[in-house]
Amino acid sequence: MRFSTGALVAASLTLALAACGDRSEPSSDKAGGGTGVSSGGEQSVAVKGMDTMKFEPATLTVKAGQPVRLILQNVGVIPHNFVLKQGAGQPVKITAAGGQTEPGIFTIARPGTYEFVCEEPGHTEAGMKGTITVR
Ligand SMILES: [Cu+2]
Repeated sequence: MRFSTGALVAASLTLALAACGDRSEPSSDKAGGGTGVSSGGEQSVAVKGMDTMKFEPATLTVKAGQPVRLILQNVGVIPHNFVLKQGAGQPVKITAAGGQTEPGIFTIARPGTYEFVCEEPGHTEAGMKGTITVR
C-alpha cells in the first residue's frame, strides 16, 4: 500500500512538472503585457455624508473600466451610506457610522451617469443623493 501511494505521488509530481514546463514557454509574451496592466491605476474619490441630508460633492466623475476607491467620510453623527445600484458589476453599499470613514472599491465598465443615494430611512427622500459620471 505504502509503495503504491509513493508511486502515485511521484507520478502526479511528474505531471505537475510537465504542466509547468509547458506553460513556461509561451510566458515570454507576458513580459510585454505587464506594462499594459500598470497603466490602469486605481482612482481615489472622497465624498462626505452630512446630517443635512447631503453628499458633498453631490457629483463625482470617474474613468470607465478602472477601479474606483471611494472613501465615504461621515462628517455627521448619524449613520449614512453610499449606495450605487447600477453601473458597477454588482450593487455597491458602503456604510459609515457617525464620524467614521469607510472605503469601498468598485469598477464601472461603461460610460454614463449613474445615481447614488443614502439608504438610511428617509435620507434619499430628503435629498441625500448624487450622480457619478463615468467617462
Ligand atoms: Cu444619509
